[in-house]
Amino acid sequence: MYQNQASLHFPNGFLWGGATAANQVEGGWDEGGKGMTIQDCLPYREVGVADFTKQFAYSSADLAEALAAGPEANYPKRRAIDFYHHYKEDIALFAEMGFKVLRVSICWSRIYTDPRDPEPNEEGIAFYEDMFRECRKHGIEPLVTLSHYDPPLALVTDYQGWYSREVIGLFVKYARTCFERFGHLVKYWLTFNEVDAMLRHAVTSGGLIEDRFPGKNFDEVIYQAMHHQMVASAQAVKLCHEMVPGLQVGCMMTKLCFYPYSCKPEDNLATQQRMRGVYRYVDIQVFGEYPRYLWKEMEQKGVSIEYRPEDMELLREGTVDFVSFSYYMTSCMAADTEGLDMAPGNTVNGVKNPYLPSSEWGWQTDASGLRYSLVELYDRYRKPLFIVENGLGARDTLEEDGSVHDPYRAAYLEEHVRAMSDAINLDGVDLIGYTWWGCIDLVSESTRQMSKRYGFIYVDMDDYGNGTQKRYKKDSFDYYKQVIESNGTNL
Ligand code: BGP
Repeated sequence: MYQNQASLHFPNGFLWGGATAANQVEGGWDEGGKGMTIQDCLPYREVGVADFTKQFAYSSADLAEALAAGPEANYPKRRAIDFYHHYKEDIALFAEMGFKVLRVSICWSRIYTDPRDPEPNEEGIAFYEDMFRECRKHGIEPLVTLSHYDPPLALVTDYQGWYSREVIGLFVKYARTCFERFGHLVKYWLTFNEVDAMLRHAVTSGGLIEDRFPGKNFDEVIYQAMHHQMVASAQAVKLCHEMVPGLQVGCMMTKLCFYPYSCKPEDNLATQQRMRGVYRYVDIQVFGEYPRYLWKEMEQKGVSIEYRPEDMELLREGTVDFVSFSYYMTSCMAADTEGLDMAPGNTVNGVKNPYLPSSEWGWQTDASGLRYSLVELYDRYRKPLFIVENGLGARDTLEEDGSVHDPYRAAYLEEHVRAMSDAINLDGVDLIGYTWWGCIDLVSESTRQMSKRYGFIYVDMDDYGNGTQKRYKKDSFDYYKQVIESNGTNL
């Protein structure tokens, strides 16, 4: 358990809250004029802890099979926890915990049924407008991600995902509509969730299916698609600033953190190299240009990307206002991993750290690593930081009396809050907020299961679509309430 070294203290107005994403909570996959997204077509697979990457191995045949299957075939994402119909009840529960901020994502396919449509879908707009108003009614500031792992299906079937340059224009049109219609209700925006993720799961981040690029180097496809996302993101940031001065747009990265496995110089060098891989695209979004090491990386892989001179101008003009990130765990790097135990952690493997406890899914809990990461990020970027994902996935038991005892979740929260406080008070980090991932149980991204639960609120749904969808407060609900009420000082 991390013990804070300075007294606990958080700035006034610190944004405490929770985070979700449309594809993991909404359901209502064919309601309200919504078009299909790739998430509506991902099959549920039972895979072992060490095999999560298999979830993301996705072929055209898988897609065809998913499209041919009946509407309930892809239960987890298509129905999720039905936030689409329960949002008022859920937001009231978040308000009861004292949330100052709620991170949600907008599903592009609700705003444009088909991304090529000239006009937006008013029913989709009305849904989000009402949800944001509901947040505001309770004094909750919405924090909105424009794209969280759910590219519209048409981008995959009728384009080549983000590899197609035309997608930039489609995304910017969508972003413009969001700023225009929600700019008065939403102050904080994020462009792409975990912007570095396309290199790990190309289909959900980039709409890229490898077999649709016969004869092409798939690495090159990914770097090209990343370039298009960078340009689209910069254009959206610039547009937002022009359209509604005062709004804040951030980038969002997976804050992976690797320690050298030993003090061997080779392990240190390997760690440094690995960490550059974590920062490469955020460097563009913050500094407005490709870092030299990214050009070198592409050169070494024998790939080259196409770009226009005006792209580079846009990257300079569309830099972000703050840096947000997800943080769950740390692991180690070694130059030679032979004979070492590995930690599967999400879709990113690392060498197991013998000093850290692991969750059932191999994620190694490390609150010190959060403080370490905050310092690293602040020293590198000198921008306000926002933790927009942090949390513990665990199996919970719903007792007969409707209670859920989850001391492990409160303990995880407690030590991460202690570490954040030290980063602010001792290390001088400018941290503006914290949103706990999956503040209400939702469908897990890597397992596509309900049974890996993050919430302070339990939702009665299982991995196969059975359950009442009833919401229950877990013990951690009251704990988080107490944390927020005391502005992080009563832990
Ligand atoms: C992040 C994603 C989220 C979320 C979280 C937890 O990478 O941005 O969408 O799912 O990880 O991961 P999981 O659901 O796999 O436990």
